[in-house]
Amino acid sequence: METINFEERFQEYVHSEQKVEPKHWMPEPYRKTLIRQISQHAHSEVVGMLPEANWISRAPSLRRKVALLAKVQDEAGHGLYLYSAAETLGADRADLVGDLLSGKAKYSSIFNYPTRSWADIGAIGWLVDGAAIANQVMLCRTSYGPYARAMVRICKEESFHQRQGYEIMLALCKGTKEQKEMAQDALNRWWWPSLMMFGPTDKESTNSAQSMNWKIKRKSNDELRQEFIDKTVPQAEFLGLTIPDEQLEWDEKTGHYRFGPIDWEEFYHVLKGNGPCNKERLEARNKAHDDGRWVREAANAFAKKTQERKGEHSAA
Ligand code: BYC
Repeated sequence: METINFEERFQEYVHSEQKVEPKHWMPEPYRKTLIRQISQHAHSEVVGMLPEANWISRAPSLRRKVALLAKVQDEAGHGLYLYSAAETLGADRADLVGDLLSGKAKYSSIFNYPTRSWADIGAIGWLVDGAAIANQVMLCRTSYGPYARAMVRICKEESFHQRQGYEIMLALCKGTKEQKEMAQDALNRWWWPSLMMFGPTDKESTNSAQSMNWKIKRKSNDELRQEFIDKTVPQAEFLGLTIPDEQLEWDEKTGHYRFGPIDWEEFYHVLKGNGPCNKERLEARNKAHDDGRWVREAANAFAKKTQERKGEHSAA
C-alpha cells in the first residue's frame, strides 16, 4: 500500500504556486509561523495608530486632519482584517490581543519611536508606509490565501498613506527654511529605524529560510531593504533632503545603492522592550482595551440576545 507523505505533498503544492486555504491540511509549524507573523503584523497596525494619533488634534489644516484621520482609521481596519486572517488558522483573537497587552507578543520596532513634530507624520507616511509597501507587496503573493487576499486591499490603502506622507514632506520642503529643517530633522530620526523594519540581516534572520521555502515570504529581509533604499534615495533627492548616511553611494556595477552599517544593537534593544516609547505604547493599548470593555460586553450581550431570539422563532 502506498503511504502518503503529507509534508512532501504540501511542499509540492505550495511550490506549484497554489494557495493554501483554511480547511486544507498544513504542517503544524506552517500554521504556527503564520499565526506568529500575521498576529505580529496585526499588532503593528494597531500600535502603529498611536504615534500618528498624537498629531490628529494638532494637524495644521482641516485637509491634513481629514487625511490623517482616514489613514489612522485604515490602520484599525488593517488590524481587523489581519486578526480575522489569524482566526482562520484556529487562533483565538482574545489570546492574541492578550499577548500584545502583556508584552509577550512582538510588534514592529518602528512604533517605539516618538513623533516630535508635524514633519514626523510626513516622514512616517513616506518612509514607514514606504517600507511597509515594499514588504507587503510581496505578501500579496504569500502562500496562505486569506493573508494574501487581505494584503491586496491593505496595499492599495498603504499607497494612499505613502503619498499622504510624501505630500506633507514636499510641502515642508517647499516652505520656509524652518519647515525644511523640520523635514530634514524628521528624516534624520526616521531613516535608520525604517531600515530596521525589514528585520535582521538574512544571516541573522531565524525564520526566513523556512518561511521562504513555504512561500510565506517571497523575498528576503536584505533584498527588500535594498529595494526600499534604491527607491527612496531619489525621492529624498527630489525633496532636496540629505539621507543621514555618509557611506551612501550609488554602485554602478550592481545597480544598487551601497549603505552604511545599521545599528543592530539599537534594534535588539527596542525588541527587548527598551526603546524610547515601548512602555508608553503598551500602557496606551492597555488603557484603550480597558476603556473599550463595555463595548465588547454590549456587543456580546446583543449577539447572545439575537441568537436566543432566533432560537425562539425556530422553535415556534
Ligand atoms: N520589529 O527571522 P526574522 C505597517 C522579529 S506595520 C519587531 O527575520 P520574520 C504600518 C521577528 O518577528 C509593519 N520585531 O522574522 C502600520 C522574529 O521574532 P520571533 C509591520 C521584528 O518573521 C501602521 C525575529 O525578529 N509589517 O505597515 O521571518 C502605520 C527574527 O526576525 C522586526 C509586518 O508585520 C521588527 N522590525 O521576518 C504605518 C509585515 N523584524 O517572532 C505602517 C509582515 C524582525 O521569531 N511581517 N522581527 O520571536 C513580515 O514580513 C516579517 O514578519 C518580518 C520579519 C519581515 C517583519
